Amino acid sequence: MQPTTINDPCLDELSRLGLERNALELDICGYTVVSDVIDRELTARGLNATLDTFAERVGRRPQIEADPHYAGYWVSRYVLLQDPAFESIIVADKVLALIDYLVGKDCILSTLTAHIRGEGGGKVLPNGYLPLHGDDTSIAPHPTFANYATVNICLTDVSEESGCLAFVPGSHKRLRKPTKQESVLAGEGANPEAVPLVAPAGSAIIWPAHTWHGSWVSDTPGLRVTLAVLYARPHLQPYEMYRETVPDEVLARNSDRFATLMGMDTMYGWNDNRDDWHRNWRDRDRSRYSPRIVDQAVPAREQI
Ligand SMILES: O=C(O)CCC(=O)C(=O)O
Repeated sequence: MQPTTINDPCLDELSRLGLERNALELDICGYTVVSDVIDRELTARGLNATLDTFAERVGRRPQIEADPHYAGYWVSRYVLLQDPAFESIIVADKVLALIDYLVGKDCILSTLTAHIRGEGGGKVLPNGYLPLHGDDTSIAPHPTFANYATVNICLTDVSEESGCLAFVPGSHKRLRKPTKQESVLAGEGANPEAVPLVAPAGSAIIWPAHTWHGSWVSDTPGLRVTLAVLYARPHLQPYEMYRETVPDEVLARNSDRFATLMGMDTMYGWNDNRDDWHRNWRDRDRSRYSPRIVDQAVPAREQI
């Protein structure tokens, strides 16, 4: 007699991609790392695009080999629409298989933020370590399931010397953020539970947002560059406004799943339109949702 075969699309995808062990690590340890989630070519494009973003916003292109201007910890938010390479990175199949496992296939993109860590020391940001924290913004106790999942895509090798991530294994099960004392990552009173995680360029470090993590300072002249991607269940408020701003052209050249990540299958966000409030954003004319100019009064007859 053969036992029943249990089928589940999420489980089948994890098996197809050989990610069962990673799913277990997420459950038991609260973090995992997967190599080669993006190939060399996409990694190089992602890195270039990230450096361009900093160049445009900061006024100086970071020099990967050594750049004292980028000492310490730098972030650049809302980068998705800066380059098509980012569009491919957020839908990398191994990443999405584990994201589906953590927060469901209908999740949305909350933020795509670029991080640079350059050489630097000291006790506080921007040059010091990033204290241990959790990425779940909900009040404690957090739910026993994940509402958010974070991914760091490594665009350069992330070694201990370059200021790698620190994790507290099993901390996702504590369902709360670390206290001030528990957040200390280096020096006197450093939390002894924190362990380093290193990963080569092209890999993804993934965790349910409950897991306590931070990063150590870098003592190498070269820059460590990563993309921090936060995926959220669809009822949660995203950090970045893709639903309202993603160009039609970007939606047209990407998959249905990409549109879901942009919030196109959500219904939140009404104005006084009377004929489309019941539709998901995918089926609305988004040009009718351009924001009103805030310092102009709404004429009385326009109010319902
Ligand atoms: O890049 C880092 O050093 C920290 C990343 C982080 O805390 C995050 O992505 O939530």
